[in-house]
Amino acid sequence: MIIDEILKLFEETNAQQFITIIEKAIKIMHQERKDQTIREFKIVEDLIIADSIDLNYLIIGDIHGDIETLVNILKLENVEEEIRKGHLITIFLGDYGDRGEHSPDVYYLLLNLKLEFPDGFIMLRGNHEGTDDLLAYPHDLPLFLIEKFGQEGFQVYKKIKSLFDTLYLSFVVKGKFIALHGGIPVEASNLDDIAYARKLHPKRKFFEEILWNDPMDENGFERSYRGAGMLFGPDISYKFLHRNNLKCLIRGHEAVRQGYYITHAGRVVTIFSRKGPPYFNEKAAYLKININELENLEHIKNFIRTL
Ligand SMILES: [Mn+2]
Repeated sequence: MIIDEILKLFEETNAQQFITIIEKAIKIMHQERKDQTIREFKIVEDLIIADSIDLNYLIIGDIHGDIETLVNILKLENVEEEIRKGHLITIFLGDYGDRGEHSPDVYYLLLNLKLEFPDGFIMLRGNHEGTDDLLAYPHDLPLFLIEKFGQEGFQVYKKIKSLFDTLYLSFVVKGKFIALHGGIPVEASNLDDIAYARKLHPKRKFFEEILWNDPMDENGFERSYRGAGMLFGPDISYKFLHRNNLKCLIRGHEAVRQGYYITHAGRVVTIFSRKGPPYFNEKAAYLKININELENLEHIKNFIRTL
């Protein structure tokens, strides 16, 4: 199994070999952006748009260095074989590193998988992959890299940072769902506001809000307790989803106790896919969606899996 091979290689890898892997992954994503396609999906700047065709989506939320849970999910879902058959796409919602000592392992595994199956893995950007003016703390990824590689770890870190800008912001399946890390920007009205958010940063707040926002129960919006982003109410979710003919938002970002949390009358699904300290969630959750079976909001519950 390729996952085990990659993990074994990681034990022996040196900084320069790691940097080469990152460079190759960046090159693949640059090419995708140049071609404006990945598989049969269309790429518009930082947004990937898929038609609603018969496909399975494995959607994984925040990992934060928890390599064990990540590997468990990938093996449980037989990802390697399913991707080889062309029936499965795996989408990550961001927050790969920080707060877990195996953050370097997570990057090494995911980037190698991207090299092996370029069409099978899509990495979105989380607030822990932010720009210099919007970095989340604690940002201990560089420390874990230095621990493994010594001072050369800093070169690896610099290369990983250059990868952040090639990560996509969002994935949409027409008529079905939008996936992104944090939330819907309170002033966003159409998908172009998502696609071009990075380009408009910092003039507009869309980029910050996609990465940092959280849902709240009351209508309207307010400044987030996190120090960046906003809290957005059910009226904002409804308006954006309705206007763009989407059923629901799938996002990560919050360490919810059961690993998942559904709010805004079923329209917002939070998944958190890691376990263990420093978080207190009892379970990790992820989604395995068969797109043909997602016809109404009620169905989304059927696709949640926990471990
Ligand atoms: Mn986050």
